[in-house]
Amino acid sequence: MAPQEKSETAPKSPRNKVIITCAVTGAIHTPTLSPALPFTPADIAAQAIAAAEAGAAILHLHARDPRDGSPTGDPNIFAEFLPQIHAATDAVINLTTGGSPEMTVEQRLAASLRFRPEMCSLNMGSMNFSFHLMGSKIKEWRFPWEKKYIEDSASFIFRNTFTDVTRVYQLMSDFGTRYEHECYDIGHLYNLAYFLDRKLARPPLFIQSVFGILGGIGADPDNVVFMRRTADRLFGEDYVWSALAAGRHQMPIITQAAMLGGNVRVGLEDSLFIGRGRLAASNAEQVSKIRRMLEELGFEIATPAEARSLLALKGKENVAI
Ligand code: KMH
Ligand code: ZN
Repeated sequence: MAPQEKSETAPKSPRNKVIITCAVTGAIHTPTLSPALPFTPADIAAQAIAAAEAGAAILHLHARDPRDGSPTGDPNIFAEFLPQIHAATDAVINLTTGGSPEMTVEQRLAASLRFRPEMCSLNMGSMNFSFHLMGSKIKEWRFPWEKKYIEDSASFIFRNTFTDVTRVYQLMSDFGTRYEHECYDIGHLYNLAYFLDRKLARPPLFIQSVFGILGGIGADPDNVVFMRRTADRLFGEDYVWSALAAGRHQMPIITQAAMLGGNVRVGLEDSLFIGRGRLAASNAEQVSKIRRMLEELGFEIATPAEARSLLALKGKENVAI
């Protein structure tokens, strides 16, 4: 073999292991939009465990009211599914602090303060965050709250001021919790750089770039490259990158991110679909799909232990679940 013909066939990447995060239910979609969207504690636990078995190293979790699927920040509801997930899998438990449009910042933080997870989400700026077009084809709603909730998102401001974000760092860092820094636009990377300068954020930063939310950066391949390059310039070796994209953009955009050396997030929080016009049957189905695609491309999937090491997490035994 000539020296220039190296036997390496895998795509070029800073490291060849990809962390799959699965965001199991979120607070955007509503039960009428998909029968697969989990909302009872039993279903959230079962789908989260199946997603971990399929290859998700990190589980991003929200809670919902078991009676009607409406989002809730109530730690007592989280307590109905977190212990099962914690006992059944090694996956990293990552709790939302984004909550839902109807929650105060305090309500959004309550579960993380109680359970002291290895990770929690941290949204890096205030923004419009709208999904008001989502229910336009629905004629009959399963629960009365859903239609208004979706329509009202047109006037929702997702609040994450510098004061709010500082507070999350101050409270959660005491517990050794680290962050999924959700960046919905290029400016959010600069906000994160501000927190890094002030030593509130500490490397290795986990940056979750979010594409395709109405109010944030669009799900265009140019933007994925722009986000990656900007993060490289601001953070150099100090960050681990991941991407998610909303709805039909999910699989193509995260595959592009993996090709650029990133990690990926799937799950019914971000998209209800598995293919064009086809609803996913479960979170695990999306995990299996991206896993299959990545493995075909020559990547390996990171185990929870590898994710913990890459992200410098405190370990499963150090949470209060
Ligand atoms: N639904 C995602 C686009 C959070 O939980 O902190 C945003 C999210 C927010 O995951
Ligand atoms: Zn979330």
